[in-house]
Amino acid sequence: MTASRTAPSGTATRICPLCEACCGLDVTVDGERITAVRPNPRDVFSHGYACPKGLALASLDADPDRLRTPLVRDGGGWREVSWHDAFAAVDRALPPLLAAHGSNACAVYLGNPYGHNLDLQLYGPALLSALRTRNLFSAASVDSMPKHLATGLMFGTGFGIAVPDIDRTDHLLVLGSNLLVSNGSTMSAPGLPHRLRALRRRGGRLVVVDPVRTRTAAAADEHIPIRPGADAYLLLAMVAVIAEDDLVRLRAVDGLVDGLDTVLELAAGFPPEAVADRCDIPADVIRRLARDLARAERAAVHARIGTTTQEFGTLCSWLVDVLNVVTGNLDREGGAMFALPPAGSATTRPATGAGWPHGRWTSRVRKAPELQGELPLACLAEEIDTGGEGRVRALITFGGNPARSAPNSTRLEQALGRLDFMVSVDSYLNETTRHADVILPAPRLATRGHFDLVINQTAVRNAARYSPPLLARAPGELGEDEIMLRLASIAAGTGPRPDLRAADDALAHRAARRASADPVIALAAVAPRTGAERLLDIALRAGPYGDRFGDEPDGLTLDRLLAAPDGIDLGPLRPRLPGALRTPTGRIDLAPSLIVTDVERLRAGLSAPRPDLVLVVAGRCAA
Ligand SMILES: Nc1nc2c(c(=O)[nH]1)N[C@H]1C(S)=C(S)[C@@H](COP(=O)(O)OP(=O)(O)OC[C@H]3O[C@@H](n4cnc5c(=O)[nH]c(N)nc54)[C@H](O)[C@@H]3O)O[C@H]1N2
Ligand SMILES: Nc1nc2c(c(=O)[nH]1)N[C@H]1C(S)=C(S)[C@@H](COP(=O)(O)OP(=O)(O)OC[C@H]3O[C@@H](n4cnc5c(=O)[nH]c(N)nc54)[C@H](O)[C@@H]3O)O[C@H]1N2
Ligand code: SF4
Ligand SMILES: [Mo]
Repeated sequence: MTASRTAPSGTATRICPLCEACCGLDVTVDGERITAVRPNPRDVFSHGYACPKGLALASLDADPDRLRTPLVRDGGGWREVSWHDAFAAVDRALPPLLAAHGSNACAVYLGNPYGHNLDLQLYGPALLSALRTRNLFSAASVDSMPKHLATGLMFGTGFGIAVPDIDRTDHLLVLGSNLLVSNGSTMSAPGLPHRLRALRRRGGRLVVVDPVRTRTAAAADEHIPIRPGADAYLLLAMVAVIAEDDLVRLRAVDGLVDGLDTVLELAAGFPPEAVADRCDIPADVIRRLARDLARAERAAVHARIGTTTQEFGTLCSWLVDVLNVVTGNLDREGGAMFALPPAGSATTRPATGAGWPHGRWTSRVRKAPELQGELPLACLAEEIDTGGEGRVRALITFGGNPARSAPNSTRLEQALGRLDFMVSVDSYLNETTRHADVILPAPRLATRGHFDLVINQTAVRNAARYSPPLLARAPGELGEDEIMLRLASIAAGTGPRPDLRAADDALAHRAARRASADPVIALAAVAPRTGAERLLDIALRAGPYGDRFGDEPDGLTLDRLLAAPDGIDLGPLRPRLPGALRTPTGRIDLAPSLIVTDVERLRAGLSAPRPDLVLVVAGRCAA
């Protein structure tokens, strides 16, 4: 559906979709073949940085194991089938199952690639709204969900995440992230080795809190080995020291914060002496860490997966921003700031006043609350293998491997074998997709457009970049936009062959209505585009730099972006408060009740016996 360019020979730019660094690459093609992938030195965001994974995209493209044809289970094996037959197999199984057992009988799992895939992000919602299942799962709940929860409660939207202004800070405190190996997360910052070196060269300080002496810890000015799972104690004690030493100052957010006194009172119950043993960090070191942070000219705290995939993940995520607030570094140059993404986000669209919805339903078996429309992945196995009304009987996965990535994945792997029906949209036959009845292969990367709708929300510098499809799709290759629309039609009971143009038009009309008071003018402005590029153009034009469909003639459009293959730099992060807040009060809630209540669990942990053995969650391996 998306307009494909004819296969050229030569070199074109492409954003790497493999991790949140979003590096710009130069990709050389010879006819249909990718012959070389190099870092793009002209890229306005990554300036020539790339890691070995990105440079291996050519091998990924040529990998003989990558699926190219739909597969249907046939006894114990697999049969290659046409797309027609593959969708027909889904259409035979799914609608009757939904009719008999209701929409919640079909679960959906969105894997990590969903976050990097424009077609899935723009067209996946069509399937999700046709299915209307409450059993939606994703990699977020084994990754960043505690951060989304804390952010949602404090700032009013789960993706209103403050990122370290890494290029201007003087002091960066990192917890639970091996930045030099992972290339960062909930912070899009290509070239972290250079950025961290530059921080130290300008006299700044990098402090890493990690139980393991990782490459990042070894490269830091100071490595604080912490007892795994104790970060919330450390961070709360640091707040206590800052309050005790009278170092609290709010600066940019002065007058915008509710609940400061409550937080300082809570922290007073966790002085360094009380938590030192729990953290395996001497009290005087905790005091010094707090003072160094508070006294630094410009400082930022950043924490990642080592602090989110642990018992007190939400408290850690909350305390990171509490520290950014009480040291006067939130929304301040060199502190922790909010990106202004070119295609917009919840922080740029009009506030609804409703706040951040959460806990609207719970899972069937253990009654875990919904967050951002999802249930925790840890619940999926029990939703399949626990009998009774409302059991999950079917599953659709998009780019993921929960049979390995989920907690207690052995149980999930067994449960997958008990499903009545499963479809996977994926590039590989892996431990998860081998349980599917039908596998629909994702198309080659080079045949899709790429724009980082999600990840731009956590960029450390604002930029707009788009990679148009580089190669035309081969006969028999289907885009994930079309796959989504066909699956949506099947789920809606209208069969596998919808009028694709009408379905695409309907999505564009809805987007135009949301984007503009005059959707007719908005649609005329983006004509004759169709597909993902039309939806992207609408988002860009309505976004914070957009041309407002003609009202701001110098504003951003997809045409302007296509004319700038190395991207358009939109400048360093700028203060965005209170405008970016989406809480019902329009202020920062520093002491959300859900979190304040959870501090009691932390307090109880102080008097509980200290466990003898704690395992460290394994970190990323270098590529
Ligand atoms: N033990 C342990 N578990 C973990 C983690 C850990 O460190 N240790 N990390 C956690 C984290 S941070 C995450 S994000 C999750 C990741 O968990 P998952 O997302 O479940 O797993 P991945 O291995 O990233 O799955 C990638 C799959 O997507 C397919 N794929 C790649 N590109 C595309 C595409 O464009 N379209 C489609 N349709 N498919 C595609 C690939 O073929 C592959 O099968 O795992 C979490 N679980
Ligand atoms: N090479 C490579 N790069 C990747 C990925 C990959 O699979 N391979 N995956 C990508 C994805 S999906 C993500 S989300 C990011 C994740 O990127 P990061 O968040 O940087 O994750 P890790 O590199 O796993 O680093 C987590 C660190 O937390 C530490 N840790 C464990 N427990 C604790 C604790 O209790 N407290 C503290 N303070 N630290 C703890 C671990 O020792 C480890 O060093 O990486 C991305 N980059
Ligand atoms: S750092 Fe991430 S985005 Fe950059 S080349 Fe490597 S995998 Fe791709
Ligand atoms: Mo992740």
